[in-house]
Amino acid sequence: MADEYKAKLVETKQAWARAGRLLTGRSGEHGVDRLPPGQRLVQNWPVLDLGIQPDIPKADWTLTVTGLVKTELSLDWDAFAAEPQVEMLSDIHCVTQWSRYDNRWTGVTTRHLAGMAGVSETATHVLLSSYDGYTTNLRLADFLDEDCLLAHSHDGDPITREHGGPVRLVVPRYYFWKSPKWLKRIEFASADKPGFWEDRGYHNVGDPWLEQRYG
Ligand SMILES: Nc1nc2c(c(=O)[nH]1)N[C@H]1C(S)=C(S)[C@@H](COP(=O)(O)O)O[C@H]1N2
Ligand SMILES: [Mo]
Repeated sequence: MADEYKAKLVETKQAWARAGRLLTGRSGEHGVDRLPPGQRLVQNWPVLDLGIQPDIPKADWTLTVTGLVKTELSLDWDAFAAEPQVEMLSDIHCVTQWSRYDNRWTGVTTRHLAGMAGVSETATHVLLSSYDGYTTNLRLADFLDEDCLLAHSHDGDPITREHGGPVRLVVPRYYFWKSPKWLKRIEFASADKPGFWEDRGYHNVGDPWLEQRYG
């Protein structure tokens, strides 16, 4: 079991290294900075949310996977923790202009979860809802990028309540508002639907390399 787990971690690290090579193409190799335009690097980890930080003990947490799937899922903590776990290293870019490098996340990949549910070919978007009422939207392909995961740990420790524990989504290639904390529900849909910030003037896609902050 332990060997299997290790093999999976190694596989993921290799996958990340391949993806990282592409990303770091932006950092150094081609003389382009690792820091997206308009960002500044921080060493701390700021907390940003709507001001409600729901307290969801693992025993009360459930993740619903619904919409255009062959099998709807309702995963409690034990079911989630029993799925293959991976570790990924990625940078955070917040639209409020801070970036934080080398965050080590542990959890279940979005690809694995999508495979469990069997996403229909008609799905084009993913609508995400959280325990604080927050929502956000992603294009299906972006949600399925190989560096995306449903994370329960950061740098080896359980994600704290303020940072979205027990489980948050991590979508490293987009501004961090696309990474919902206290994740509750994932809906695969055939139409896009703007979420909380997208409804309030944030960009619908939110690519930091293109500085898609507002509008
Ligand atoms: N559920 C939920 N997720 C959320 C938010 C929120 O208010 N509620 N804020 C988003 C925004 S705007 C940012 S920048 C990041 C901040 O994550 P952090 O507090 O762990 O740094 O969470 C994102 N995910
Ligand atoms: Mo943000």
